[in-house]
Amino acid sequence: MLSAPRFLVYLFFSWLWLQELHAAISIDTVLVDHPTSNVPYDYRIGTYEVTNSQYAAFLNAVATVDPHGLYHTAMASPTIVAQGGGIQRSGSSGSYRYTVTPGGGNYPVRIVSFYDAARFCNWLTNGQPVGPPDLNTTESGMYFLGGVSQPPNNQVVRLMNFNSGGNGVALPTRYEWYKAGHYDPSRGPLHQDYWLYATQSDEAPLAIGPNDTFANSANYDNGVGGLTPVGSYELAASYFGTYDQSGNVWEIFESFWDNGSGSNIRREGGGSYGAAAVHISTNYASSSFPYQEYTDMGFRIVSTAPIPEPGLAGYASAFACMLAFRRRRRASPKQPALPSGISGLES
Ligand SMILES: [Ca+2]
Ligand SMILES: [Ca+2]
Repeated sequence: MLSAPRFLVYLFFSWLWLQELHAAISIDTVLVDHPTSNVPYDYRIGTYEVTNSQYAAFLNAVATVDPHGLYHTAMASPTIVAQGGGIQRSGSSGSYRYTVTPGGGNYPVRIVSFYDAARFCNWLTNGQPVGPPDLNTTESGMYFLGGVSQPPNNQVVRLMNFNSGGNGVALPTRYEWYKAGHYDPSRGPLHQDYWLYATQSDEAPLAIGPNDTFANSANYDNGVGGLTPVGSYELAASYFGTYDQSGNVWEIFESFWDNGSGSNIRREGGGSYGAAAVHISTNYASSSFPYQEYTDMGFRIVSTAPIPEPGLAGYASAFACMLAFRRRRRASPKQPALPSGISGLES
């Protein structure tokens, strides 16, 4: 039988352990270097669009209650499920749980707004914490939302500037996004170093399904008729190694569309599975209000550091804490447990 203090310490370690389990997502990123005038700093960007699996982990961590609508019931609509997969919610408010529908884990998440995506970035910036939406989880970090579901668009700006050493995870500016998908320093100034399409080509990609033959192919123009799992066009990477920046789902930018109406609109780029060639090229960016959600719009993230492997460091840390505690307990059963447990946390 554990004494009360030891029971509390065990509870704490159990909580820590659950934290790590909840925090178990990694997001592949690639380095985008070769500073340019528009993006004069190195950064990382998601190799792929954010997936249902990654977004479901986010929901399970922060949306047992969901006052800001991070989840949309249409994510589990028969149409969405039939087109590859979505996210199912079970339980009731206060104990919501989220699961990816069968086979849907690697499809890009969709039916998410700029506000949803910004909260996802905050959660990653804050280290994937578990808890209801508050300033430590979704409401601050990279963007200050402050518990308001839809704060004025022009007040939601990046809190940390990558160009002056700020760290964290954000939505890409349009310059960051286009550079990651279309820039190639080997092209030379004649072409301004940018490919028209994010498949390292100035010719429109073949609008066909995933294949291992044609590097210049993409999911657009209804060549498939729906989404494909991220990275399916495995030969069609950009110069920096990103996939699906041309096609699959439109991707939300951080950038405003300054159309003179008070910066109340955000932009998105890259087209989708149903978009025409011009829409997946550098010649086009779409726009929407920050609360709008579409079945063909998702996002990818940018960051200043790799997004951690699935909690391996965290697992090791939690294990170390538990082992340290157990060793101390065996060596000196009467030693006060709480101070040793606390010091163990710092290892
Ligand atoms: Ca939403
Ligand atoms: Ca895309």
